[in-house]
Amino acid sequence: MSKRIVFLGPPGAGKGTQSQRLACSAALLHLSTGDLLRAEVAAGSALGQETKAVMERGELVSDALVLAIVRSRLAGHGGGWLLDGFPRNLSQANQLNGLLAELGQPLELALLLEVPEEELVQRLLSRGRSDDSEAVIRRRLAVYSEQTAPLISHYASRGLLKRVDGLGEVDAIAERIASLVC
Ligand code: B4P
Repeated sequence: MSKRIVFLGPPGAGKGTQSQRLACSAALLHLSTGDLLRAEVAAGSALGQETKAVMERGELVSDALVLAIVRSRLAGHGGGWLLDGFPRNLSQANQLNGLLAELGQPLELALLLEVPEEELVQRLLSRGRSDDSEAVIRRRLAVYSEQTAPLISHYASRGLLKRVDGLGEVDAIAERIASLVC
């Protein structure tokens, strides 16, 4: 069974929803960079204020900040883990590779959740988070195509990529994922 996993997919594909299930059933550490950044914002720190403005525009937060968060959680963690929403661009992927080499914890699997764009927009509009207005959603989808989608060929060329159909009932998708991970 794969124990060191990256979850890839566009905003609203269900990375958070499916990561929580898999982390729980397989006893993996679930690290959502989106959740960790929202916690910074909620704490109201100077860093949180800066992060809030970036997230509300639908842009990506700085690589240095996100990497520092991931490093602090993975260093010293001996078991398996699941990264949800990280890496988001090639620079983050390269820095993650370096960090994992340093920690002696190589990545085993990159799971790509695939969902058509109009379904993504509908899901995010009904979720209704503060960064889920239609204009911001469209911006996040554009940022995904420009910056995150290149990770698909990056992980495919390393033989680590598996694709999952992200359309359908949450339980059915969880079963598809379980069959790929085990
Ligand atoms: P994230 O928190 O990662 O959120 P997301 O990509 O929008 O959503 P996700 O794919 O997890 O979908 P979810 O399960 O919630 O990022 C938010 C922001 O944080 C980014 O825009 C960026 O600014 C910043 N950020 C995060 N990581 C970063 C990084 N590494 N570098 C820089 N910046 C970073 O599902 C969406 C909705 O669909 C939910 O309402 C859910 O209930 C529903 N849903 C799920 N599965 C469904 C299904 N099968 N059918 C119908 N609905 C479903």
